Amino acid sequence: MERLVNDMVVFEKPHALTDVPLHYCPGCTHGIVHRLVAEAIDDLGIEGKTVGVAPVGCAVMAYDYFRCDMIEAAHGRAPAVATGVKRADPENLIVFTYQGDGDLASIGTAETVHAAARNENITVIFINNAIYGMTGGQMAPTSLPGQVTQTSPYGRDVKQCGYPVKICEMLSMLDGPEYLERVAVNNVKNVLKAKKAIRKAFQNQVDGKGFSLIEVISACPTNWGMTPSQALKWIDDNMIPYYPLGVYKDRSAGLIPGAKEDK
Ligand SMILES: Cc1ncc(C[n+]2csc(CCOP(=O)(O)OP(=O)(O)O)c2C)c(N)n1
Repeated sequence: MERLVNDMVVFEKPHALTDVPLHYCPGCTHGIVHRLVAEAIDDLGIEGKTVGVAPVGCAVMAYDYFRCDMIEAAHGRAPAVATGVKRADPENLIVFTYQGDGDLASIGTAETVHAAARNENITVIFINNAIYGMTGGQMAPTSLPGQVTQTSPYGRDVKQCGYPVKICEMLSMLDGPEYLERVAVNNVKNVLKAKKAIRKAFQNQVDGKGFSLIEVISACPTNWGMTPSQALKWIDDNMIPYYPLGVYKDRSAGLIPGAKEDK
């Protein structure tokens, strides 16, 4: 077949992603976030020194997708594993975790809080899709009040199940962490902001600044019982109002929330 003379590449796959096809459901946003992480690794030229830690959850097979060393952690334990790896060779390794909300904000809450409080020099990518995805859509600590899930068929009842855990707000009250930002990947503008935040979270680690966590508001159309486009709209209409996007802490930029002394 004749090739066009002016053919040019306008969109390349990041080098830090392998050619293994992703297993994710149609409309799942894990793939977008994988790409953003890989772009950050490429941009910073850290592929050969990066180690990822992925626990169980839909991203359990991330070791096939990233072209860097990967370790699989037990459910919720990624920050502890990442701490060990980073402390073994702090000058040379760049270590990130990639965790779901069931993982990071439920079984792994203590790991998350204490890694942040210790200001471990690691990068945490936190996928908040308001549900336990891999196991079939059960209610997660992040499921919205009234949200219908497999285990809350009449909607999450806060009287019985309590309120969702807001990780960025909660961690921002700790002295430890360097950088906390909540982003979303439901439209182009938000994806570009997410890309910038994820890159910064890796840059902070390269610069030795400490614990950076990016919470990514993500879609799970399969378990939400929606089409991919309905799921992206549901994020705008329901998730972002409950989980406002933005920077919750940036110590180096002087953004440190918390109670101020009365003058
Ligand atoms: C100790 C332990 N408890 C429970 C499970 C079962 N389990 C596997 S994945 C998962 C939920 C994952 O949900 P989430 O972390 O939100 O990630 P997602 O699949 O939505 O991306 C659970 C409960 C397990 N594998 N190990």
